[in-house]
Amino acid sequence: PKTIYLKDYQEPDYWIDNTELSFDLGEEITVVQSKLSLRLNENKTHNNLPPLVLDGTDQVLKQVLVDGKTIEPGQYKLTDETLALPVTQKTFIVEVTTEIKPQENTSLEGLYKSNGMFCTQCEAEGFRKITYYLDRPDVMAKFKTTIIADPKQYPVMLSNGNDIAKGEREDGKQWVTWEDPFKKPSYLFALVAGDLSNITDKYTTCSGREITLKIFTEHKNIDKCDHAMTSLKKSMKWDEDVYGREYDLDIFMIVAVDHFNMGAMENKGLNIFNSSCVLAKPDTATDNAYQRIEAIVGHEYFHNWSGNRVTCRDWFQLSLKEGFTVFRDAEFSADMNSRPVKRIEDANFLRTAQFAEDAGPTAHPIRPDSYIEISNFYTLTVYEKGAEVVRMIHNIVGKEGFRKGSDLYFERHDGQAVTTEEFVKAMEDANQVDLIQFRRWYSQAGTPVITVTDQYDNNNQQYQLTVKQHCPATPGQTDKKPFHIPVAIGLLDPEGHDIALNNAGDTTQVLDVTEQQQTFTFKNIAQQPLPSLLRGFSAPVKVKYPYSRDQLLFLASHDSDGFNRWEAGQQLAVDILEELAEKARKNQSLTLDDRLIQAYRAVLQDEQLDPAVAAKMLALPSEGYLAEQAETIYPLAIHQAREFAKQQLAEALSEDWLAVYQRLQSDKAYQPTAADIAERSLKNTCLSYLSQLGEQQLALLEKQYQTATNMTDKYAALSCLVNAPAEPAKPIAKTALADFYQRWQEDVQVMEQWLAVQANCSLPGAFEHILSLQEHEAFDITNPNKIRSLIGQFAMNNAVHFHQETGVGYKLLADYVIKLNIVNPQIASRLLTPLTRWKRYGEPHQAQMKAELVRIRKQPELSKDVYEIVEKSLK
Ligand code: HT7
Ligand code: ZN
Repeated sequence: PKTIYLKDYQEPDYWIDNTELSFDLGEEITVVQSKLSLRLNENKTHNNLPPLVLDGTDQVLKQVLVDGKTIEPGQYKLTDETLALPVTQKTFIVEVTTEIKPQENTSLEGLYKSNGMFCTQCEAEGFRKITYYLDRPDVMAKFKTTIIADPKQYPVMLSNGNDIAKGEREDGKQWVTWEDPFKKPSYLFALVAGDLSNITDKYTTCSGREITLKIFTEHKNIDKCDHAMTSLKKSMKWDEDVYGREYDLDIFMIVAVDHFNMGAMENKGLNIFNSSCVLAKPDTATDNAYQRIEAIVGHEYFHNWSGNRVTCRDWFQLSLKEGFTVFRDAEFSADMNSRPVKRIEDANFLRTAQFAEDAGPTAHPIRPDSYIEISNFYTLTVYEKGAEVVRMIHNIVGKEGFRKGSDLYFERHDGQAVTTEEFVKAMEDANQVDLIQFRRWYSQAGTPVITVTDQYDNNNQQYQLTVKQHCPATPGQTDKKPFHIPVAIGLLDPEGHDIALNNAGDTTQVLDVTEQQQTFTFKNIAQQPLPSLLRGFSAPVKVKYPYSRDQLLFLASHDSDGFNRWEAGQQLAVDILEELAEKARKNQSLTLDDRLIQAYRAVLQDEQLDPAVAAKMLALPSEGYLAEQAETIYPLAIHQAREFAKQQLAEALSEDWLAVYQRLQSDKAYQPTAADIAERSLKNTCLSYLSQLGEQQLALLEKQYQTATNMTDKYAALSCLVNAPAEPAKPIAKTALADFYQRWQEDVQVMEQWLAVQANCSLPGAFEHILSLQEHEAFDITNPNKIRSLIGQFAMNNAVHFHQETGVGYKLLADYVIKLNIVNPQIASRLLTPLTRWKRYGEPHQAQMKAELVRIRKQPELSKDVYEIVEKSLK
């Protein structure tokens, strides 16, 4: 397969101004007709008129006309991926007729069927599976789309923009025409046809325009759309208030589909969502699902400006729209819920999963230099690290400066396809700042490490912090130049109070770290302070400072920065768990450092603390995070250490867990408000520790399982039962799982949860049970959500079984990669991720993981998606 390079980017030879499409949807064959108005790109120098080379795959070409004249097969050149046509005029019309079979399309890219409904997914390069086209984001056209179908099966027929005409044909088929007045690239095209219900609402924009809002779903799910609608209206208002961005069409539609490769898609005016990211009601969806839906509805809506009105010039610029939009949705969620908790969750996720990507064989900058398959670059680096880079710009120019910069960016580039350079330039120009060195965040991969040392001079009352930065080598990048790293810090006096750092009394200061090594001096510091470093996780870096456990305990109870208080507790736990894991590996006896118990007790007994933050502070670092911290990963020792600590904390603080659990009992009707979510989260954290306490607390779990009136509490109890180590819990867990299945077997979203809770079970015997679930009717290899719930959860979150020493866990994953390589290459290549990290593991894991990668590489007909990841991993 061919590698595509950013340095080779060239504008297209032709532009498309207008695209007219017609789809005659059939059960066997779907006929697609396109009429494209083309124009020579005069920006480029041409000797003669170059041939028009359209992208296209997986379709049967039936007819080609240029300016109304048939082009015979001998006159065009057709390959598996392109159609090249001769050109004789600077402007001309091309009409192409093709046939496709959406019902056989299991890749879920292009036009496909989900539960009898036609739907599309065109980003990044799916449009070329629908018709021959210049399928690249810098070619922007106005689209007019006619859909023709049998009205009995497909009474609802949707596309982008506004519906402008409809009618019936003589053969009884119905047709509808949609027109989108905004120019757009092909990846934002969408079509949906099916027998769907909808809920409708209205939104009046800041300028007084009335927008119709509709959410479409299968009839049985119509009672699950209200939360998404509320989230949509909140998003529309937030984008007006915070960014001054108003919605532009008269209608905004969301459609829920069960078969979807990712979370959702921002097609212009017609967002298509994975059902699991839109459908919710209290008795079937957890708080997590409610919050995820709000965030994703926001994310896709915000793309209307950051992605659609201003789009990407090429796919190397993906972070232009994704990094910026993730930053926007994170701020939206922070404003709607708890800001500190959102920051903790995001930083925790980044440090667990993106840092691991940065340290692995597929590490790449947020603006990659090359790719084989662009679908492989919808990564945590492009999305989450990309958002952190935007956040750093926000912090450098300040809230108002950022708004000035984004206003300028949208004003300058509305209707254009641009690069990350234009984004940074707008921020610079609006604020008269210099982001020259900062741009390295776009081109250099890897996670920088800052090593901080300090010195206090009592005589001069001066305190110095010396910061060194280093970024480890990543594939293809051995020598990195220093980054511009904004490091927010505070200094605590011996009583735990913040020290004023300037005459204005500021207690947090941002150090602009720009060199390999730099020293910062603080004057008038009366006593040796303790530094609080990287407050609010001000940059996506690792920090090394030799804190003692006592200092961490001190910061965990005194730091005025909420993020760093949590972080100090985490670091304390990491330090203790690392020592325990080392001992576990050497089969030595384990004892838990009492300081961790003290830290937890202080949180449990602090009734003033926001329960949402308390729940986060009472969560031990995940096995994934501990693995990310380790030089060489021994997953079984990590698991053993963490289970031991959990057990000890449960026992040592049993009365506190119970007291808080009981204090938080409530019979309020379910509401997904931030306050209620926080209380449920703390209550269920307590329950999970209580579930470690042998037989004594089983009745509590069983009672919560049986009496819960919302899915959050029910699922928490189920999960605790399934993972409770006490022998008598086993039959109760089995009964609960059977009861849960009985009650919810018709509900797809709940069944995903049911599979996931079992896939995550780390108790002995769970692996055999997971294997048996592959045969269960609730599982379905053609549905990505089911794959993610069972196989993905198993490989990502169940280290003790995935990494079992016989290697059968790795084999199970590799078997799925091989099967899905044919069925759905995008899902196959994503599923591979855990195996790609093989070099970081100790033996026997390393050799076994590698052997499975080699087995995958030997398969005939590897998709580009899987090939690229396997090849890079084995280099
Ligand atoms: N922009 C969307 C990306 C997306 C996607 C990419 C590849 C394959 C399938 C896909 N579905 C959606 C989602 C987003 O970031 O908003
Ligand atoms: Zn996005």
